[in-house]
Amino acid sequence: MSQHATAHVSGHYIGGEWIDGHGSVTFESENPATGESLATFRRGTAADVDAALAAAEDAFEEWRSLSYIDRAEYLWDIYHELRDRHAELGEIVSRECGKEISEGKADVTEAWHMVEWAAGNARHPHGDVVPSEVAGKDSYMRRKPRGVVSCITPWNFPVAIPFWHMAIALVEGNTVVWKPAEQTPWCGQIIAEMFEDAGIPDGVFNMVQGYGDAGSALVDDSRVDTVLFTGSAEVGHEIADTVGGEPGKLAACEMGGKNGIIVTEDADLDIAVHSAVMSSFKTTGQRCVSAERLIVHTDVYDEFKARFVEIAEDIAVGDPLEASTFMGPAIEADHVAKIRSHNELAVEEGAEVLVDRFELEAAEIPDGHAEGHWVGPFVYEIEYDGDLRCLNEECFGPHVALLEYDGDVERALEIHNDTPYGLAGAIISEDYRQLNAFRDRADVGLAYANLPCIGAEVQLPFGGVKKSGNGYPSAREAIEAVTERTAWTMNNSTEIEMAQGLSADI
Ligand code: UN1
Repeated sequence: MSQHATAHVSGHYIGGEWIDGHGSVTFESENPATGESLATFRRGTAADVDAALAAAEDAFEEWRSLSYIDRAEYLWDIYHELRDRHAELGEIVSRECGKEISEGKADVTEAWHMVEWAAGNARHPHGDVVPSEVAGKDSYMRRKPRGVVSCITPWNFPVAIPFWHMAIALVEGNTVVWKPAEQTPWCGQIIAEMFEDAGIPDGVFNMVQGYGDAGSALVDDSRVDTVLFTGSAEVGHEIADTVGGEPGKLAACEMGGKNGIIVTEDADLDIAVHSAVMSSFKTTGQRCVSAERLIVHTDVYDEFKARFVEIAEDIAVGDPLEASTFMGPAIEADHVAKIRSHNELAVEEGAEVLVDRFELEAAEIPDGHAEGHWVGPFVYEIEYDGDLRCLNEECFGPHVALLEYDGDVERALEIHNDTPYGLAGAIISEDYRQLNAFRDRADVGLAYANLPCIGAEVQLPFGGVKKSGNGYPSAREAIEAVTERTAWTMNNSTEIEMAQGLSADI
């Protein structure tokens, strides 16, 4: 029977065993809505990562020699478990990372969607048949696994994002060492139990709990062939730099954003306000695709502002387990401090504050939740200036700027693209020319029209441009990061005939 997070101290899953590992330090999973401890975990060390990488390396040859379909069968077991335990796991996600309950459940749903995509892909044709100049010669593009894949995942999608990385890496024949986020070790533990219950061969999947030091060990080690990372820009850039200096190693990193929504002069304002509210405040602004810049045409600015502010003033912040809640808490006390400093920076830089619910009223805090990490919406308007730090630095919270523009879509795009990031963005417009201009020229990996800029589906590539990423650690593009391609050419005749008219005479 699997273990569940209880009063005891939970360890790491390495080589098919639950082990305490080399470190004596423990850490707590904390419910951000109440401040209570949910469970205690061992903090992994570089020696634990070393053991996990050794197990992954040992397991690789046997795992790669299974068929795609046999490998996918293990994932299908997990798919069923994710579905069967949807309500229970969704609640655990909400309790451990503070997302309101429909988001907790959507996180689990997104995980099984990715498992379905990756495992289903095992029965699809792979590779290409490529013609040759020479009759009797065939070429095929074949893929083979790269080897050991490190997966480092964030707390805000503690079930979905690990499966973005791991389902694909495993079905493609790699072995995996995964470090869950230190804020969501309980979700990490449950996922590891699922792999154990699915009977995946020892060492194919390994999980080490811990912090950045364990993460660094997972990046630096020469046995690692690919690093898949989703998380902050700061860490992602360090990983990309380290890995870039090691020939043969790859990193696909998806980082944050300073995402914007353009509302044009002819926009449907119901859609515009709805999209802006969803994008700015869902997940308490703690999605890497959350919007922090609303770029609104002067003709509709006042009406948009009035409607957006009215909702922001009123939106329900509270207990994530209550269905009526729209926003749960911030993830941790340090993050509340970070959001505060972004709000203060905006004021220092000249923001006109329109909504300041950063400090919630005592009456807004649910009973028994006084120790939660509460923050509410902070909305400001400011005259656009590309040098303002508040318009360029990601807050990762319910902190959003309204920017008024006058002119055509080119002007809106100029403002939209003027950040170091390029993850997600949206345009709200009824004019197909403006929509197409955004599609073609917005500097983003994920572009939306008449929709929020959150809520991507797993079958789309997920990643950004500029400071937001150097790869797509999800869906089809992740396959590129965890496989090598071989151009396989075979002669079916009894003669050797060369291409390009090259003489084969000897
Ligand atoms: C993230 O923002 O960290 O597109 C991931 C979305 C989700 C994934 C978000 N499917 O909003």
